[in-house]
Amino acid sequence: MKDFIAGLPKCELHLHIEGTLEPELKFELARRNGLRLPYPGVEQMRAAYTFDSLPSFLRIYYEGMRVLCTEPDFYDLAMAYLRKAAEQNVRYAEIFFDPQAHTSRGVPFDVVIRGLRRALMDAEARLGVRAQLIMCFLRDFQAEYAMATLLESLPYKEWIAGVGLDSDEKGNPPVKFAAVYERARQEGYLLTMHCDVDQDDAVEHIRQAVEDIGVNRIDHGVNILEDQRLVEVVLERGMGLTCCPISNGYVTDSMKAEAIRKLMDLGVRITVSSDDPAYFGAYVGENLEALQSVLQLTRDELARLERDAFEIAWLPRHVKDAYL
Ligand code: ES4
Ligand code: ZN
Repeated sequence: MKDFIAGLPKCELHLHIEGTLEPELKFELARRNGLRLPYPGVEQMRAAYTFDSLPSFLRIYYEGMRVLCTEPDFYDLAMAYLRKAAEQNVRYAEIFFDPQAHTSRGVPFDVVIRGLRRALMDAEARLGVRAQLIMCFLRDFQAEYAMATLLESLPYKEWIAGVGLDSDEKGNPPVKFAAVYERARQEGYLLTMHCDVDQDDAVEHIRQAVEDIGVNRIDHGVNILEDQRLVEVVLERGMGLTCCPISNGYVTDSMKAEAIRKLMDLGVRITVSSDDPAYFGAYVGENLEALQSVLQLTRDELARLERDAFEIAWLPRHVKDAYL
């Protein structure tokens, strides 16, 4: 089964590029930029990755990205992920980036996106991995800052497939960003957002995302099982959920494998991704292995997860068909 999973052509749709920053590269970038890290070495840094909730993870995640300063830093970050993706037979990836996590530290939007974009172009040419960018707004910042970021992105629209929403969900419901999402839609962006697992008001957040905002996809969203009507809406629209089992195990009490199984059985398009692999110690292959071993997924079911992923990918029909 391990070999089957390794050989499966994969599509990763839920991956934060800042969450791929491995300790080794963090130290290298810190050295390059003359910054000191609060750990003597890679081992001690990894040992400090002891989160058990979304806020406890986010603290370490944002602290870690302070070493990302220049265009080559963002290039190296994305290139390292894309090399790893190619090794795991990821053929196509949609990659989240958090511009406000950088502009709020004084790193220009232009520096961030140029570095990432250059890596995507090189990876396609050299590694045969195709990828697109999804710009995420930080939901624990004001909606006005998200709107300003949206406007700042417009000159780079051709480089961005769509928008997402991430960071701390508590007290930051989807409708806080209704105007931002409306404008993003008018600008031609596709829409997704995080509805993280077991958050306060999880079902109401999913309802707002689906009905008030009209997203094309949901990131996580497994609490939708608590509302049969919403499951039916998602089925009717052919919407997909991007699930991240090992991430779930860090920010809640479990991988939520049974919920994922149930959603698959109901016919919802479910995909498996890695979320923040450098922090959760698992890339997409390890996530598929973990889910397979708990649910005893068959080869056909594993193949279906990847087919569903390509099916809900933000690619033109003829490009998807070439992968399917
Ligand atoms: C995230 Cl697991 C998770 N949830 C919300 N926002 C995020 N950003 C990076 N990882
Ligand atoms: Zn995520």
